[in-house]
Amino acid sequence: MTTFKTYAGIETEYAGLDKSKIVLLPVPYDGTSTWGKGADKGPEAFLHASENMELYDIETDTEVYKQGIHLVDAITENTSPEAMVAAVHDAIKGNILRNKFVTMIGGEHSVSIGAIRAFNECYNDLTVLHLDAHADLRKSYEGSAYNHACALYEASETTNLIQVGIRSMDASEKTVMNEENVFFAHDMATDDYWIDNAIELMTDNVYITFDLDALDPSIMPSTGTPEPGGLLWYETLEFLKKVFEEKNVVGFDIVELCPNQLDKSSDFLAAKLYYKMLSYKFETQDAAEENENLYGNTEHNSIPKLKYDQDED
Ligand SMILES: [Mn+2]
Repeated sequence: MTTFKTYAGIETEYAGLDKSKIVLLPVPYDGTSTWGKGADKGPEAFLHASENMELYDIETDTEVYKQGIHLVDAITENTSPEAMVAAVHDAIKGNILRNKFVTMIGGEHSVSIGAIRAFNECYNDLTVLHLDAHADLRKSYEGSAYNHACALYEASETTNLIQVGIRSMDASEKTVMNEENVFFAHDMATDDYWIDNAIELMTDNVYITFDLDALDPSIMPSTGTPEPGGLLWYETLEFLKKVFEEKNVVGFDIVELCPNQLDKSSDFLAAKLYYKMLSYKFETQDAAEENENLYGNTEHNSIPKLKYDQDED
């Protein structure tokens, strides 16, 4: 992977670890995907597109990069799926404990296993909001529990898992799936209330794992296993904005970007989606005030929710 000096080419004063509120972890891993190999190229394409994106967000009237976004060295561990999951877990957990808002760009969906495990260890009553065309609930697949088809199995056992946009699964996954927490794409198409109904099922602490194939292939063709009938841009943003407004989103990942020479728009969509999510997260926080906090007060809106702090309260 090409080395990028900073995220989106932002000035180094906004990119250092100490002063950044946000950390971005690239995981260019594609060890187990069954079709459309190329998610290992996702982070690089995402970072290239981010450099060509304008950093003022019209909708929120903010420049969220001024909160500080630190680009961590990519995790390149790929000796085994287990080793990759452990490396992601350690990197994510270390940055949560540094009181950073931790984000990740994949890579195939198995990169989320270690991230979700780390967030679940650090936050009480975690909801995992899973946007995807696929259920990803297999206990193991092709001999591994760390296959991308198993990405959410552990979360289904250990967290409040809410699945949105699902339109492809194996019959065997029905035994694991909690259908009351699943928003199938064919139902969402005719349900005006799915956004509110999904938010109602969430606990306060929410981790978002966003498989780009949740989106319709007409706007997101560069993914390994496209499925018709996905989410469109503005309904996705409406949903995410509401989640960020009403819940304590503790971190998120975006996975399964499989760049394609003929389609640059998907790379730009992923870049914009990431930046939109950050803009929603920090929309209400005044940049100047927050900069003061960066130097003196280390208060961060996610700290009081950390399990480790509760005994001291
Ligand atoms: Mn998927």
